[in-house]
Amino acid sequence: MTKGDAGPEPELVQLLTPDGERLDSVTGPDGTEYRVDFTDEEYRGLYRDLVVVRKLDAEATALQRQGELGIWASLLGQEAAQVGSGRALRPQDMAFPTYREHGVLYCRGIDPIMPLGLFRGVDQGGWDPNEFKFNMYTIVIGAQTLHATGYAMGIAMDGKTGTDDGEAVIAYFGDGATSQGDVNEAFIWASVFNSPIVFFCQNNQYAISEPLERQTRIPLYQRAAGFGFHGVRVDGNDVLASYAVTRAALDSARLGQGPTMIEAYTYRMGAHTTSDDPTRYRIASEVEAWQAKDPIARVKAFLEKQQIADAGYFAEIDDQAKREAVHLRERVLDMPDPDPMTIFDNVFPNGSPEIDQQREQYARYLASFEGSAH
Ligand SMILES: Cc1ncc(C[n+]2csc(CCOP(=O)(O)OP(=O)(O)O)c2C)c(N)n1
Ligand SMILES: [Mg+2]
Repeated sequence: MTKGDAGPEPELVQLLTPDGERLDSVTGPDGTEYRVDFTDEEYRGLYRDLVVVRKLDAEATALQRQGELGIWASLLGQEAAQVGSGRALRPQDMAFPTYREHGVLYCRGIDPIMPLGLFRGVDQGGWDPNEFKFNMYTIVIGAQTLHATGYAMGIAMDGKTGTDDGEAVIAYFGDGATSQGDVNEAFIWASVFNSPIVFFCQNNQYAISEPLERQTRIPLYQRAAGFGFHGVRVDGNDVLASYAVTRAALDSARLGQGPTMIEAYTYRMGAHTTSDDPTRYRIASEVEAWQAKDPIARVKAFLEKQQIADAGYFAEIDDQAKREAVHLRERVLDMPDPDPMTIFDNVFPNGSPEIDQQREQYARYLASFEGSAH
């Protein structure tokens, strides 16, 4: 199957079809049974999360277009993979994101203003990774998989795994990242140490302009077998399946059963970042085929069919999303510009003579403008 086709692949774990039909449970190729058992309130909550994160993302894209952010990496199309996996995390689990995991960040309870400081260039992100169990965004492709593996090895050595309420780790990365040495090294370390980690690959079909067929000749999840652990492909546009598969993999990790690789099969509906023009390397019909598999439309169809939510509820959620977006915008415009000298503050925890020298040099440079017209 090529990425433009509409139907599911045989090995894809799916619990909610693009038409909003719900499957009770599905058995993966290795015999694992995946199911979810949500209350109506929880189903509505997932819908709300999806709508809100999409709206906040659209607002961030608009802010960039208006010159308020330097750049933005949109999650459009990947909401279900992120909300499904993000909600599957237990409070004690630790997540290591890339630069696109705004939906997971939201699920971790982090104020969505936080990453905007980074993309506006006024701070380094701002949240405390230990408080929210969500590491800083990582731009260096694949690097966070090594950080996550080291962290997972550490918690195993500290005896924090092996029980129902143990801790597990999840590392996010993209299809392109699977070609990085770091990711392959992380797989090896995690495998031989049987580490409590889930490798969550959002296969959005592109690494900037490079399509999937430039990264692999086999489905990505099958790579896991060569490293000695289990791989599974989930419909990344299905929030229920993304939740079920991630929850099962995290629970297996926390019980000491080692790593899993999840390939969330999805599509990047927007540009790679606001600096990119995808019309230069992909055709409109491919985007349209994926539009029919929209992650939010299928949840809405399901809620309507099951009479779990009505038009009033959908309107209320739209309003809530709009209010959150307006609030986000107001706060972005209010962000103070940092004092230029603070750029040296957090390079080393205890400073260094070299940084001191650079700081003095830069202060002299800034002082040279004093009294000038600029
Ligand atoms: C080590 C490294 N090499 C190259 C880049 C430039 N770069 C930024 S994003 C990207 C593509 C990543 O694609 P993928 O892993 O599929 O993630 P996606 O952006 O699609 O979510 C590249 C090559 C980088 N940030 N880091
Ligand atoms: Mg990609």
